[in-house]
Amino acid sequence: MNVHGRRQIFPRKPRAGRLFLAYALLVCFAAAPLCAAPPRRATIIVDTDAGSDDLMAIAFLLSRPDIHVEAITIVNGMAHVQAGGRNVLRLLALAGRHDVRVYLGRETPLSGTAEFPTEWRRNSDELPGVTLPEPTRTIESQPAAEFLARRLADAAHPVQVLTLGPLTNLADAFSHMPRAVRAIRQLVIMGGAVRVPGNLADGGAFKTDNGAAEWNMFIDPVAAKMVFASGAPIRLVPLDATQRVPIDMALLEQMQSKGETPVARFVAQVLATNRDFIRQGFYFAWDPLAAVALANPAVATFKPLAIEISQKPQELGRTTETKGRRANAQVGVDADRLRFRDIFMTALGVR
Ligand code: AGV
Ligand code: CA
Repeated sequence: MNVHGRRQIFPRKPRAGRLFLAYALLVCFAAAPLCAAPPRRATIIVDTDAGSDDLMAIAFLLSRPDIHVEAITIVNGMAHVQAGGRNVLRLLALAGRHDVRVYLGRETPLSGTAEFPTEWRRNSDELPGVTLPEPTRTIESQPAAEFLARRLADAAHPVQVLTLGPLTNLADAFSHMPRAVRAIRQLVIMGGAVRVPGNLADGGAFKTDNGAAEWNMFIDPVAAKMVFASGAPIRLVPLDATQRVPIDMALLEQMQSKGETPVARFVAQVLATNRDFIRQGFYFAWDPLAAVALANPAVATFKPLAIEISQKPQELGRTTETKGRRANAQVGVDADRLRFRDIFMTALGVR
């Protein structure tokens, strides 16, 4: 009944409302880009030892519109932390990203005194053959482990973490604040060699009988053990996956001839400085594959496995697959070389 005491047989208002709704929907479909909510971006923190391929991985992530790099922490490894931090700031300046904070970690592993070969460290510090602008901001005064401990305990703001070097900073953070795993939606780690040999003897720069360990896990095995025992949801990108993705001369040449953005030109320069290794088939997409696996997990095949970090002297840092225990990581056992290339090149604007 309406106010006039008559039953309203043709309810005008509701129909007008429905018409309006239909009209609004029509407009919305026609102008979908305006009405649709902005695409959700994945927030990530990168922990890196600033080797040259680390910088390529970061260049890729900075080029992806669906990824928001919130902060970068520098771990002792390929570069020394001061020089590595400065190089990362220079890359951020090149990419026009003046908002990304950079934090430095400690200068030594939590355990032992292992180091990458001196020449690799010098090349990582000095980046010969690569031109980068001066930094546009300074390093944060807060230490990396302190930043990570506080940030990763903030469960209200989930984040994905990508580690590209030894696990010193993350373990340092966990040891001060065990609940610093709560905000970690996913922890992608480049490191380890599960069903394949290690890489300590690569290039002949380091003499060792340890044929099982991969460099990142070898530099700080105690830190690695802590991280694998932390309960964080780990996605591991070991040599099993990266050895499927060698970087070849064709990729270098394509990057050189078709790379147009400043960041793509930078990647071409980094690849050119590694030309000899690339030609000999010794240069793999280690850290770039881990970055691509974070953005597009389908680039690799993952299996849930229980991984332990060996502390035995003859195989120190080995990632051992333990049968009969609960899986603590999704482990990349294979990777798709062509898919990697497509995703990596597309992000850098090279087709
Ligand atoms: O073991 C892989 C790690 C990655 O994080 N690094 C390179 C990547 O930054 C060490 C490494 C192993 N073999 C190498 C390495 C080689 N032949 N040249 C330079 N670095
Ligand atoms: Ca690295």
